[in-house]
Amino acid sequence: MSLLKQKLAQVFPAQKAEIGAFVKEYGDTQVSTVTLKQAYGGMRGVKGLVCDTSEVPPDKGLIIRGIELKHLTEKCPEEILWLLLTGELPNETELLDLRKELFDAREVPQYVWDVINAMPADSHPMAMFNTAVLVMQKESVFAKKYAEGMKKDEYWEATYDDAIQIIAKLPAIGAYVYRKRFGHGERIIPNDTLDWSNSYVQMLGLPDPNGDFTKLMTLYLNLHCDHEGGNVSAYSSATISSALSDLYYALSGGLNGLAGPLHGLANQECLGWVLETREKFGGAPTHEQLKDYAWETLNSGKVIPGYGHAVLRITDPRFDAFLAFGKKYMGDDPVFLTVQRVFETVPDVLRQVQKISDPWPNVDAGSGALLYHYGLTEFSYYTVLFSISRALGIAAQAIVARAMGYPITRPKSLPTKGYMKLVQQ
Ligand code: HAX
Repeated sequence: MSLLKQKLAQVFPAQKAEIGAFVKEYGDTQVSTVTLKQAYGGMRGVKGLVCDTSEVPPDKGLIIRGIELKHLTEKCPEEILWLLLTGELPNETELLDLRKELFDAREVPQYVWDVINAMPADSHPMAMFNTAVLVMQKESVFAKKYAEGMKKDEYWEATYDDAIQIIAKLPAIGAYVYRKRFGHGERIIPNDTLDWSNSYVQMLGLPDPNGDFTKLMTLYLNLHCDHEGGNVSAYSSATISSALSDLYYALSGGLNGLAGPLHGLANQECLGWVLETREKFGGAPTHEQLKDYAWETLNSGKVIPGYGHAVLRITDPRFDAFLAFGKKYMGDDPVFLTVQRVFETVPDVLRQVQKISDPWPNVDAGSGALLYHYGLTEFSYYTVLFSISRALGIAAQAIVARAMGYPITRPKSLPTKGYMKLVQQ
């Protein structure tokens, strides 16, 4: 048994007992109220979900198991996965063991390549990627063991097995989607590196003479890993998972949500917006020109991608981390300079629109320019990168939920007439 699985077998029973005792004692305590506006407004701010892997206070941004993101930017994604699951960072032996476990599970079945190859050449990269995840469902250990009558307290282990199998294969699948979809040639066979993000970069096949692109990708895969439980991808995936659908179903379902322009697709939209400004103004736009273009976007009824958030009320610390990387490695890159200039301009514009709750940049506002700098210019691919990282959080949340024995999700809906009656009462 891998060291991570052993560790989880130790920590989960105590956590489950703690939650059981907590709910037994305080189960009837009210933790939230819901107004009619919230019911019709995407349930913003309603507390009614549990997520122990991470939290997002509006004034701080992502905190993973009690550690603020700014203290985690130097870590690699495998360390983050360990942290998400156990609440601790791994030591060197544990990290190596997890890397080895992923390395051993990385072989992708041939039928996955066949399915990707059979898809229309102009399919969206996210459709290709999510289809590849879903088509592997027949490999699910959870589904097989469930059909054989697995006991409830073994659910998390089978979900863990599925998670490792899936996470291990995502870099190769993501890299192949990139190469196939954008005509970059044959699939690249991975070398022997045990490092999950290094292996991904190698299979993408983009030049990286001094290793800076690999540094960016490690940071990228780290920063996007999780964002508590209420965002569209995490929540939809958790809902699917709560029906005891296996992780192949649950993850691909969640990632379909990530493919929406108000969620993960905002990173492709955002770089598109930045490049549009450059095209429109024939080079790097001035602050004044950006301000005008921001108003033009708003007045045409569109959103400014990469800005605003349902929860955050500050500049997203993930954006800060990307900005710091850009300043260090590409301070004079014209696209990056435009992103910086957008950051200096757009919040002031959005602050003037009363209905907008958060005028600050989110994670998607800056990442595209950095990828673009290293030659990853096909921005419809960017949400695949996001997905590979977010799979860590979605998988961790699914494993924890199974270990804690959470029930099927089933909030109550009412028709409008039902709410009208309720309000009159
Ligand atoms: N540009 C224009 N209008 C915006 C806006 C923006 N950047 N941000 C919010 N608004 C508008 C909303 O569309 C909404 O308008 P309507 O009432 O007419 O529908 C109004 O302001 C109130 O919205 P809000 O309360 O401030 O924000 P929400 O919680 O409803 O929505 C969103 C949060 C992230 C969806 C929103 O800010 C947005 O659409 N931003 C641009 C898209 C984006 O960057 N998405 C990525 C978010 C991070 C993420 O999930 N990454 O994966």
